[in-house]
Amino acid sequence: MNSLKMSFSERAKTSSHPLTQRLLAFMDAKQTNLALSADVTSSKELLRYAEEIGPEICLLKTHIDILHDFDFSVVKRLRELADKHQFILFEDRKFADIGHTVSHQYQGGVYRIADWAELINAHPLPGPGIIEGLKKIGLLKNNGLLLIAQMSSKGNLMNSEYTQQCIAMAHAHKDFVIGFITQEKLLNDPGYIHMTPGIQIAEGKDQLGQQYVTPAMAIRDRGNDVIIVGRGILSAPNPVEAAKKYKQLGWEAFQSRLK
Ligand code: 5BU
Repeated sequence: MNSLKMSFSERAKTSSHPLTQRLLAFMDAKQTNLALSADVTSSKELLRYAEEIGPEICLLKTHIDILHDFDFSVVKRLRELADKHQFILFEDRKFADIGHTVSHQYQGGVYRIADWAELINAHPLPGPGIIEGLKKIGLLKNNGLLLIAQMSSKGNLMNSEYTQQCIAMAHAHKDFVIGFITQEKLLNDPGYIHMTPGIQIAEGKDQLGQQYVTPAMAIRDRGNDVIIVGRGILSAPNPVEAAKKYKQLGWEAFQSRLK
């Protein structure tokens, strides 16, 4: 069956990964395929957005290392808000080193990412060892991994051969890799989730190479599942209203592809 035509709850049944099942269930129940990229530098702001925008999203993406006032109580509170509003926590750490190093970066240090972020991502560039290093820590906790198969930024080096190798690496670790960061749907397996950044209401770009497409282009035309939106929401005059708008546009685009 064409996975583009399946509801998220139908797709949940095709995966044995508890995180995939939980994410797809949230998406279906809350009728949202919106992820907030909460790229802010104060923990107060981060927690405020999680509380206020939490009801609109299926997933909250952090760059925890850009907080100027991080301490572990912030992620504890974030976890409570994720459970209260039913969204997944995704730390956009973009691991990119050998397995041994990433296992430490994931588990330890100041941020102890594995303890609170059920979802992380990694560049497949170093080879399968990076997945093995992360999986060693994450699998026991029922955490999951997204492989970065394509990027939104202009001039990035990920050609189609790279993307294909990334897919092959995902297949070899289906117990831990739950999907991809990508600009387009990569394969028809309904168990993989395709998440896409570089989204705004109108097509465009920023001053530093970011390139934007619209929610409809990302979800309806290119077959992605989740839109990841940062400044489109955070820089709007009213971020909560903007989040509601993106939620609506993302969901309409998803509905239109079911027809
Ligand atoms: P924006 O404000 O909507 O442009 O933020 C996009 C976010 O997604 C930001 O946190 C980036 O680090 C992240 N991102 C991206 O923009 N493009 C990519 O290809 C990947 C991540 Br991978």
